[in-house]
Formats: sequence, structure tokens, C-alpha cells
Amino acid sequence: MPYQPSVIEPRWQTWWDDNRTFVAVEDRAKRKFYALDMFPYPSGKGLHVGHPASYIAGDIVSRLRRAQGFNVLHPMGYDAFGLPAEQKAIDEGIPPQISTDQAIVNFRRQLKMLGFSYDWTREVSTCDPAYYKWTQYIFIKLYEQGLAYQIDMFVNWCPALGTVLANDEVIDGKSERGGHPVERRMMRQWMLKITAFAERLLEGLDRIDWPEATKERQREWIGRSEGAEIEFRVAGGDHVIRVFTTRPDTIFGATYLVMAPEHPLVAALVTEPARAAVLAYQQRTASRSELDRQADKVKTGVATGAHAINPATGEPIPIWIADYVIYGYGTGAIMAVPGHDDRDHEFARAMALPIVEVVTGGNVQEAAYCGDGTMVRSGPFDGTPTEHGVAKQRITRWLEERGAGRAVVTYKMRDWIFARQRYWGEPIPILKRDGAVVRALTEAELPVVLPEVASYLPTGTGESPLASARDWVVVDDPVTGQRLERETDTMPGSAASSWYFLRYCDPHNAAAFCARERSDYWMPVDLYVGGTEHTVGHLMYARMWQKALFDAGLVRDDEPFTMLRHQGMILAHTYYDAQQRIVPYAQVEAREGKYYRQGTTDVLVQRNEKMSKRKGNVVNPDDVIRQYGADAMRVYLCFLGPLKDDKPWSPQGIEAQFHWLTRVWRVLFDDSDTPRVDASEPSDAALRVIHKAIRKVTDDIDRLQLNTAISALHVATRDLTALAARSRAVLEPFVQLIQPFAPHLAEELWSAGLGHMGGISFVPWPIADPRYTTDEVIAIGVQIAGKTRGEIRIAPDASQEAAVAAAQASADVMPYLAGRTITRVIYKPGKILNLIVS
Ligand code: ANZ
Repeated sequence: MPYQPSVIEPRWQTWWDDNRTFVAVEDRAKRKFYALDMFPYPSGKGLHVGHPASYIAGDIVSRLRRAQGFNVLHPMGYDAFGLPAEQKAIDEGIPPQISTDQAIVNFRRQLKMLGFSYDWTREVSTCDPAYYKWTQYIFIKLYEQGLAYQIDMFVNWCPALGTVLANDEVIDGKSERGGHPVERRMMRQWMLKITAFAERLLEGLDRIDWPEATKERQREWIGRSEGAEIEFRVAGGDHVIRVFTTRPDTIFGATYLVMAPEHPLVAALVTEPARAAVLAYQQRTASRSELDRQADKVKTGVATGAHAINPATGEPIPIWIADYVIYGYGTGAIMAVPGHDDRDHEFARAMALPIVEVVTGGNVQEAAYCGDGTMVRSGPFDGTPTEHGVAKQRITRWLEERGAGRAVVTYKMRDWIFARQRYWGEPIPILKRDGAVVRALTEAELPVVLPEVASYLPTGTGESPLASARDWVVVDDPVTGQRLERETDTMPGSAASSWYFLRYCDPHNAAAFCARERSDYWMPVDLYVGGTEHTVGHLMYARMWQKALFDAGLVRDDEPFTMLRHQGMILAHTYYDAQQRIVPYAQVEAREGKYYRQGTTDVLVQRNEKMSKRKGNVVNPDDVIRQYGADAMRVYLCFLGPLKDDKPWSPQGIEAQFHWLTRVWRVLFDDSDTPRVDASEPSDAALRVIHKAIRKVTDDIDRLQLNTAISALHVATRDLTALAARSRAVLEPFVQLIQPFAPHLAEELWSAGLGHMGGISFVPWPIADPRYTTDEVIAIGVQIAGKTRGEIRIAPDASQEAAVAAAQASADVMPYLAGRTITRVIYKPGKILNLIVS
């Protein structure tokens, strides 16, 4: 019975299931460890190798922590609502519930094949009414806190998808999914007030162990700006325009004022002669996205004919509208200071508006000067330096005393659009009459279950397909005694994933989304592994929900994820022939650096690319496991490189890892597959090998440096093989070190090779004995041109560089090297160093 993954892997998976090995049970006497993976969207295509690349890391840490005595929660589930299932329903007529269930069956099978130590009894699926009842419940909690509200607003409307999209679902004016054009449209939308948490979302980042780049992107997305809100009276009327500025110290240089075209005051103050041009400009910008507007090279705009009084100078300045001013940011209006702001400078040049220097340091007629300097042409402030914000503070106070301004903090982030006009999502649990909210449902009325509909097609009117289920929509409400209508919008994809980590703590609770004592025990998550693409979506939303639940007294912690790590993308080696055609792996023959040969003539170029069906370079986990086994796949994905890097999958690489696992097998079994283990005393050399490996592998898993942990295990395998180690005291810890990476093989070796019953998962993790991990030092002779001249004390496996350096530093040898050059080195580690000099 040589190493046969196809035989042992299914056997151990069944054994783990039968023995409930990974079922997590709350136990206050034990320290807990919560390892969370970003749950997959169960697509019809099945698992992508990118999924295991991330899940393996969390599994390895979970397995280490279990052996270290932690009570580990390691769950898995499905983020099952979403557009692809709905698109399939439209295209193929298969109801989303059915195609999603089929996909889940396939995902579960594939995940189980990989030997993950998930507690499968805690599996959740977000489209299950028993789950989304609680998503609806949390929505109601948010509504009760004033955090869910409706507003008429400009939204990203995608006609092709028939739905509104969030800003992060729109890329370059096109929908992220499908690449359809997106336009601006005024619609009534459900919103979540994430902006109310801006300051806390920033502050919390200082308390969590996340990659710095990820924190920085969240900070940028929140976009905190300190500045002032300043009031400009409109000349000849009662209107007041408020502007937001980060440079109040430049107010004496504000030579015009610009409002966003959609600013509601525009209609009230526009003069008759300008009205037609203003209207035309407003219509033109209405359909443009914010991104496009800000990217414009050439600034456009029109004058309203009205004027405002600069509160600092008392002078009238013209009021313009221009689309470089965004309605949703600050106050939707700016004081334009062309001398010191680039965009204002461009605009002033284009429209021939005056440019005034109020801070010294540049030539403002040529270009805006944005640096610090001394205030000039600024009345009582002349001579004030602008550094360190002193001038800003003084001028803000001065304006405040005159009732014209105040210090404010503004954030770039917007509230979260929380409605989709689609079918396959959680119905929003609200009853309305004539479009206005009458009441939120109560917990007892949940879940609001998705009705069956005749057509999943978007209605195109902006209403979701649910609107056509009239029997479901119309409710004779016992509470109000009125005939009401259900909200027909559904929640966005990011709703369910904003709290799933709480449900895992208490997945079968029918009376609460998660009992407080359960979340108190398991939360916060100790290790969360997932991709960077969720940085400003899911990872931000989940933090907000946690804070809202914290405020409602429903959870203890206000940050859900203590430690976060990212995994990179798995790329594919793709081979092209001279005609740029893709060549299948099987036809690729000899390798010469970056070039490969097909048959005898063609030279192929290999590139690392994103896997895609179209390129035919997608790696299917089923095929890999069938050929090499799950353990080889797990080990290979770790060995590819640092977790967070993008790295190419290579078919040759996995074969090498399969061969390594075969050698691991041979450490425990001889050629006739008889266990080698005996009760002999271990040799010093073998103890050194194993204890060094224990130290390195443990440290590396802690730091998620899985590739170097595998290298250390390669070395240990080689050395134990060379030493023909048989001692139980060495072979047992060796198999334990293999366990997190290749758990099926380790279980087999633990039972068949070492004669244990009861599995390896909870056997206490070995501890490195420092007596065997500190390097041994021995004396070796140093010869100069064959004559012994002295001795050096170095490790028996020290490198040649280290040996030469030691010789050069030795008092005995040094005189023989003075003024000479070493021309050749003959080094036998642990024996002799011979230096040839000239
Ligand atoms: C006058 C000024 C003078 C400005 C100057 C800058 C430099 P951040 O840092 O991104 O917050 N601004 C304010 N609201 C805007 C809006 N709705 N659309 C477009 N631009 C807007 O930038 C704040 C600055 O961006 C504000 O300060 C304002 O221009 C502009 F020498 O006011 B400033």
C-alpha cells in the first residue's frame, strides 16, 4: 500500500464527519479561536482554485490552534443571493432557488474534498428564509435607530440590468458585472446612514491588526477633511449659499462662486437672460457620472447671472454652475480661488475670470500656487504665515464672529444605497401606502419570504419583479387596519455578508440572530482571510453593522475582525505559439527559460495571466484532486509563494509536491510498506532536525508564511530520510508537523504508521526544545595553500561565505591573508577550509 491519496482521503473525510471531529462546542474553560474565510458565492461554475488558495491558509492556522489547545470555530457557508442566479433564471428559466441549491451541493462536495476542518453543522446559506429572517430583523433594528431611510436621489441606473448600482459596482461608467453603460437618474431609494459612523470607522482602524494598505484605502474612502463652511449672501435677495472649503485662509482670493448644476438653489437665483443656458447645461450634466465629471480635462460651466457677496472682502462675485463641483460632497458649492486651486485656475482661465494672489510663493497668473506662504491682499491678515493651519484657524474664528462661517469636518464617503430593483435578494420588511412608509414589520412577522413570480425580468420601470406578485404585495394590515403594500425593492448583495460571522456563532437559533452569550464567547474573529477586492465594500459594511448592533446593545464588540490577511490571485501559465494562439498544457514539451517547445518546431511564449474560461487556462480543482489528491493540492498552493502575492499555477509544480508527499510516506514506511517506527533512543542529529523543524513551522504558520514552512518540511524529510530515523520520539512530531498542511496523509501515518487510534487533530502540538534548536558549533581546520594555519569554530552546515568570513576574522589565520587575495576556496562543511591565495 504505497501513498494513495484517492484511497485515504475520502476515508479520513468520512472519519472526521462520523466522529464530529471539527464540531465546535462552546466551552468557557478553553481559550477560543475564530478563523473565518470569506464565504463564496455559489456560482454554477463551481470552485475556482482561488478559493482554496485562501481557504487553505485559514485551515492550516485552525489546525495548528486546535493542536495548541484552543477551542476553534472554523465555519463555512454560502453568500447565495446575487445577480448571476437571477440572470440564469432569465436566460434559462431555472428559478434562482433551484440553481443556487444545485450550485451549493456542488460547492459543498468540492470543499469537503479538500479536507477543510470546517464545522459543517454550522453551515449557513444567506438565501435560506431561516437566515434572511435575521437579515431583515437587523434591517428593522437599523430603521429603528434612524439608520435606514428613503430619499430621492441621483443614482447609478443601469438600463441593461434594470437596476441601481452602488458606486463601487460602477467602473469607468460601466457596470462591474457585464460592463453595461450606467447613467444618472433621480429615484427614491433606501439608504443606510453609514456616514453617521465615519469617525468611528476611522478610529477603529487603529485598534485592529489589518494590512496597512487596506486600512489606508478605508481611510481614503472615508475621506476625512477638516475645513470651514462659509456663508455667501446672494446679492439683492435673502438667499445664502454655503460653501465647504479646506482653505479658508484663501477667502480674500475667492473671485467667483460655483454651484453644482443640480444644486436646488440654482433655480431660485438664476437671472432671466441666463435661464435657458443654465437649463441646457443642467440637462447635459444630468446623465453624466461623477467619475466622468471629475476626469474632464476641459472645464465647462455657465454663469447664472447672479452674484454673491464675499464675506471677507464685501465685494460681489459672479455665481457659476459647473459640473466639476459635485452635489453630494461638502455643501455642493464652492468658493473658487483660482490663484491657489488647480481646478479653479483651469476654469478661470477658460472663462476669463480674475485670478488674485493671496498667498505668496508662486506666480499665480501662470499656475495655481497650492503651497504655504504669507497672506497678502487679505486685509487684517496680511503678513500671516499659512503654515501649520494657524491662518486657517484665525480666519475661521474671524468669520464665525461675523456670523459667516464655522469650522467643520467633512467626509467623502456617502450613505450606502440599500435597495435593488431585482428579485433575488432579501425583501425589505416595510409596509407602505401610496409610496410612503407606514411601518416596519415586527419580528413576529418575519421572514418576509420571496414570492414566486412569473418573470424574473427587470420591469424596466424601476420597479423590481416582485411588483408583479400582486397577491404578495397587497396586505390587509391587521395592525393599522389599512390596505397596504409591501416594499418591492430587495436588499443589495452586501447585506447578508455584513453579519454572517455572527450567525455562525449560533446558526440554529430560531429566537435570535445570535444569542448574546454565543457572540460574547466567539467574537471577535481572530483571523479573517480574504481578497483585497472587498476592502471598501464588504469590509466597510460589516464594520458598520457591527457598530450599529453594538449601539443597540446586541453585541459586545464594536470591531468584528481583529486580524485580517489577504491572499493573492492564482494566475495561470498560458502558452502561446508564434501566431498568438493558446496551446494546451499537454502539448507543451521542453523548457528553456521562458520558452517552451511544441513538437520540434514551434517556440512558445509563456505568460502568467488571470484564469478565464475563454483562454482555456482555468484549473479545475476536481481534476487536480483526482490526479494528485487534495493534500498535494493544499501543499502546492502553499508552496507557490507568499500568501498575499499573485502567483502562477504550474502543472509541473504540483507534481513535485506529490513526489514530496510520497517521500514523507517513505519516512514512516519501508519499501515493503512496513512501519519503520521503533522505541529506540533518537540520535542527536535526528533530534536537531525535528526540533528545528518544529520551531520553524510553528513560527511560520503564526506569521502565515506557509511557503517557507513547506520548505522547512522538505528539509526535514530529506534529513530524516538520510538519517534513517526510526525513533517514535522523532517520527511522531514529524507527522504532527505535516498535519496542518496534508491532514489526510498525516492521519493515515498517525494511525497506520504509528499505531494510534482517535485521530491526530487534538494531539498536543510539539514544542521545540531549545537544546536542539541552537546551532551546534564545531572546530574545523583552516589551511592556506594546503598548510594548516589555524582553526575556526562554526556550525557544521555553515555556508562557504560564513566559513571564509570566520577565517578572515581569526587571529591565527589573519597574518597569512594580509595583503593577499583569495583566488580559490575549497570547503568541506564540518571538515576543512582550504584557501588558495596569490
Ligand atoms: C477653496 C479652496 C482654495 C479650495 C484653495 C482648495 C484650495 P478635499 O480636500 O477633497 O476635501 N470642494 C469643496 N466641495 C466640493 C464639491 N462639492 N465638489 C468639488 N469640489 C469641492 O477638498 C476640499 C476642497 O475641494 C475645497 O476647498 C473646495 O475647494 C473643493 F486654494 O475651497 B477649496
